[in-house]
Amino acid sequence: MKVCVIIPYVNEKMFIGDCLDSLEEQTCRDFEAIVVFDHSREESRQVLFGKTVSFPLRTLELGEDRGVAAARNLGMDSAEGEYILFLDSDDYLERTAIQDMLQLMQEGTDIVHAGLRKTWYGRKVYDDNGEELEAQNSIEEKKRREITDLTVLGYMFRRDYLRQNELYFDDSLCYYPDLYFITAALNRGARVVETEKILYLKRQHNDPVRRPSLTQIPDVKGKNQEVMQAYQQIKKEFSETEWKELDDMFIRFFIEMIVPWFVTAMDIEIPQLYKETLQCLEILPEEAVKRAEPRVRHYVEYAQKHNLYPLIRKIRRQKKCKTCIRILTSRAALKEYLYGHVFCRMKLKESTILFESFLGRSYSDNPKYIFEYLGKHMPGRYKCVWVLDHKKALPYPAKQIRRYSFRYFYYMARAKYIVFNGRQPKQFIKRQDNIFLQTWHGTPLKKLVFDMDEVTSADPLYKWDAYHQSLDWDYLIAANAFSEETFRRCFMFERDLLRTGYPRNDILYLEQEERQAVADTVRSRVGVPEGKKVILYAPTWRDDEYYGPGRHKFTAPLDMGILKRELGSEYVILLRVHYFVADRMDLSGMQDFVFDVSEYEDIAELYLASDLLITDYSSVFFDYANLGRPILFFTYDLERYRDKLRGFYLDMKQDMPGPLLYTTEEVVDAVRNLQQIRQDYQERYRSFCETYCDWEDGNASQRIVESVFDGGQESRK
Ligand code: C2G
Repeated sequence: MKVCVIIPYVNEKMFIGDCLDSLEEQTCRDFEAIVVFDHSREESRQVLFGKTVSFPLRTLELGEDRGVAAARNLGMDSAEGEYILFLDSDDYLERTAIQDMLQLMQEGTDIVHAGLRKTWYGRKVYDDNGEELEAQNSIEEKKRREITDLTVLGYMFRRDYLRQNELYFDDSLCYYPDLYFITAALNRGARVVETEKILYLKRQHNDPVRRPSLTQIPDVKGKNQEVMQAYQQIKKEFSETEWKELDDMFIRFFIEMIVPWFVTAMDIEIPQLYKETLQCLEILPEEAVKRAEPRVRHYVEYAQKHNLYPLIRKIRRQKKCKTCIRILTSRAALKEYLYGHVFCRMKLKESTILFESFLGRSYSDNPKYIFEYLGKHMPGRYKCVWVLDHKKALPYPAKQIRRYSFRYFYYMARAKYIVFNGRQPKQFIKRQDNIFLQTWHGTPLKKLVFDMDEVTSADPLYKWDAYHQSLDWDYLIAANAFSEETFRRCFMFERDLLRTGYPRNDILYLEQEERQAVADTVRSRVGVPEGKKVILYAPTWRDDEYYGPGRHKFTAPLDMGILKRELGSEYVILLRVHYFVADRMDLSGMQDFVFDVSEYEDIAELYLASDLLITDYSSVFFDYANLGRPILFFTYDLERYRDKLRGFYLDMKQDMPGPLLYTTEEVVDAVRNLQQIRQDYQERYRSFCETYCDWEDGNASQRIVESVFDGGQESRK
């Protein structure tokens, strides 16, 4: 075997599949892989052993938890090939990696260095459109290399060269054992060949809560210490070498990592790093300091000449000044400051409720129906405040405020009750006696938070934020047993889960005449011509098609021209895009057939006004099924959405209460044959409702009010 690939493995069972598959698909087969178990759990080993690979794969045992450095050393001791390549078990290689690197390993070459790219995605997403997604997410494509980027990953080493130079990883280090190793390897007279071709994919972990990578572990002090240790070791051992790039990197590290640590650290902790820092600054050459920009130079010189304490005091003072200036010059900063330092210190208003639905974009959904229940059954008991982008006529008294206004922060701090149907702003501070009722906004078909493998949307660290936001929720509502179980798991939610059904579906259980009255009002408001049947088309959004966070594109290839020609005599379409979608369809020539109801406040009223629903992967069908009316699924991008973007909890092909359709023509056919579809899907529709609509009876709002608000009992009277 020419090449030995050394893979340290702890418990990264989520990722090891991609890692081994990328080896399995190598164009060059002349390699073996050694997986070094570093205290791996039984189930993690099973994942590995469950894979069949056609290349030689050996496993070694580290015995106890000793870290990546020790694992690689053990791998090197047991390696037999001519060359060594280190591959982390959460990373993967391009298909031609080994072949390309071997080609560059000419006579006399000791090290080949290929391009490395950081990615948030596994192979499945990366191979198809990973690069495009990375660009949108603007993953840290830094122009400059940082000292912590110095790694052995992306290199192939001649094994003899490592042996002759007695190169091993320092196994006392946790985070950056590569730093010294690679610098030393490159500076012992190695003949190095480089290629810019990206051959190594380094996976960033999208779940720092449950699966943090080493770099995501928040031990800033420990990391700083290791970098300083390595820097001193290199400078001492290779004192003859000019370390221009390394010195510059160290200065940046000092300013960006060490100084901020000192500034926020507790005073008693400081001496521990203080000596080491001064030692590093002492060996920093004068020219390197001169090369730095003036502010940085000033900091370094100050620290070198005096000691660190005056510098820390000075920076703390500067920081305070900066905060003052920011508050005086930026309204956003002032709001946040007042929120944290003034409003949150005022008493809670015991009878105030703050309502927000779909980021303040509409008066709708669960919060609306809870509000109306309170208004009707306990008039005057609570002071209600609604977050709304535009002033609306509301049926009960409520103050209306805009999202992110001064008053928004004021009420977020002072309202005892908070009723939102989505995640709260990141600035939100949970106060001790606050009661946060998270209603959520749908039964999940698409995987959520911790159930998602890949995060392809605008915010790659969505799991981290969503988790911390969910810790503030006192209550979470589930519309059915499936949601209950799913929410518990996907949010890791441990507090009160209200098994009540959805308040937003109460309206669907009104008496027939009342429902008809709502439908008539909607039809006349929208302008639906007399005698026409109504198709409600309500698709969801695509995580990866966006202009920016919360501003997504609309790209569904449903040909409205064909629909008009084929169905226009009998039907009209109410087109309702998801609230994240910023695009509006060009409806010229369609005015009497397609009605854009995207701005209509409450989709539940649109359900009542419609005769059938067309959707895709939106949760709307779980609610619509309560009406027993036909549902069609226009799933033109099913495979992509399911396998690359999001993943589903249900098997769409087996479980949906209506047919999956892929073209406009199929949609036309289905609408013409609704009677047949009803018959064909009767049984599935019935069992679907049994599973997902079973808790709904029109009284969810009452059950919630009774469980969450004081005086809930009054509402029964
Ligand atoms: N919605 C709407 N119009 C659409 C799509 C959705 O008014 N065209 C509303 C519905 O009330 C729907 C809710 O927004 O139930 C959530 O929309 P989804 O399409 O399901 O997507 P998402 O916002 O990603 O929520 O657990 C539910 C999931 O979180 C999905």
